[in-house]
Amino acid sequence: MHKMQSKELAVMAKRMYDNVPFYREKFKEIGFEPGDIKSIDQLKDLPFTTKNDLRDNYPFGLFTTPQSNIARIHASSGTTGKPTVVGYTHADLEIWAEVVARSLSMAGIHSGDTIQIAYGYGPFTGGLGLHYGAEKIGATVIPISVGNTKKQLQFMTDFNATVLACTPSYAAHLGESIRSNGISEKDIKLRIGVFGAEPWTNELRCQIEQLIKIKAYDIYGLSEVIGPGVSMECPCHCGNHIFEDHFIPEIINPETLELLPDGEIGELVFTTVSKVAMPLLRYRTRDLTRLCREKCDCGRTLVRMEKCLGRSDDMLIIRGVNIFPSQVESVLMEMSETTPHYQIIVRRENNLDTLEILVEIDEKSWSDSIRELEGIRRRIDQNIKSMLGISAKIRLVEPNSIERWEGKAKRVIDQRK
Ligand code: DLL
Repeated sequence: MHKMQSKELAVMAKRMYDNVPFYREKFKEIGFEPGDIKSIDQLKDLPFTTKNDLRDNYPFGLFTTPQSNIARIHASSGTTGKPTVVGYTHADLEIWAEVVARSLSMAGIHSGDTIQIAYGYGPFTGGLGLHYGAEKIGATVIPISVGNTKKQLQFMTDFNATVLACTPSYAAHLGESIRSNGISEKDIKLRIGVFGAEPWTNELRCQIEQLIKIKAYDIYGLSEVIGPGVSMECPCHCGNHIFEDHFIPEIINPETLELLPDGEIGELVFTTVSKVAMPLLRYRTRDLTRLCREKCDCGRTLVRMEKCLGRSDDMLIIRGVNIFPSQVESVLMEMSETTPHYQIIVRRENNLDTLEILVEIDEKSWSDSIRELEGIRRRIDQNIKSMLGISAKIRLVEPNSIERWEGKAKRVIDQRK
């Protein structure tokens, strides 16, 4: 692996130097000629690429090849400013289909399965990314895209879907809708879920697995690197295996940019060594996780990344304490009275940050008795305080009152901004 990565890195660096002025400048700044790169061990001395660099070179400034060689363009719509554009040659699309095919196989999905793809089709990489990987393993594909929950349920039952691919928050919503529409368990043939595109906790996994009676697997990826299929969970559920023959991971301290040793939490950085149209050198993902290189019980030796804690941009600093929405989720999803839907609201009142958490209570625990509800609220209050180290205002809300999301959920409202 080391030998192969080193060889590919050298080829990739030369390609960047010869074709992309942005990278040529960066190499020159540190006095590197592409011929100097002989080993992957030199990666740590090379410059980073950030999302802003992609925006500054909008739309095609980081492409190493003319538009006539580009087979497809995807883009992610940032909340502000220009979208982030990514391009693929035919060879890149082949790599993408290959890593998604590997991902699906890793979860035990095979040619006999019928995969309902409820990720969005379009510039977002979820739909088409899963699509070509699913076709590659010979499965039957239902390209339903996101939304229209009634139709999702109809297709799922009538077409005997055995695999559901969507965001975990939408999976939770579909699971509830199966129940609320009175669909009988015997009409649902689902056995596996392929969920990703947003952070989710193991506690939410348990809730979804109970709701839909499936095994849920985590798929990770980002459009800049390729899309879904950068890493995938195996049946051991102890981190996602990264397809490091294509995507080389590093973990850095996001403040000092120093490389961190395996096992330490920091920002995940990827270098793509095989992609042609838009290779990336040390791309800062902003995702926080850690790496483990020990051989997995499944037998794979591919390096693993722990479930993402969240994005450094999602971290909330409340009265000086760092908080990730995933910490709140893990407390709430451990409780039997809650649904998988919640909302975090941050405000500044009299110069003090306040945290309010809206917790949706499920049908069976929703009660007219103030004593019962207050008991639940108090328990959540204590658990949140011991997890976060600060107190939050806990507001219980009735079943089905929190907005459902079809794509990536927006669970935090920060009114300080
Ligand atoms: O979300 C690609 C994707 C589609 C992955 C379908 C998995 C399934 P972007 O829209 O560019 O691409 O967003 C990438 O989403 O940097 C993470 O912050 C987050 N993300 C993606 N997968 C996971 C995951 C797609 N499994 C950004 N767990 C990434 C946690 C995830 N966060």
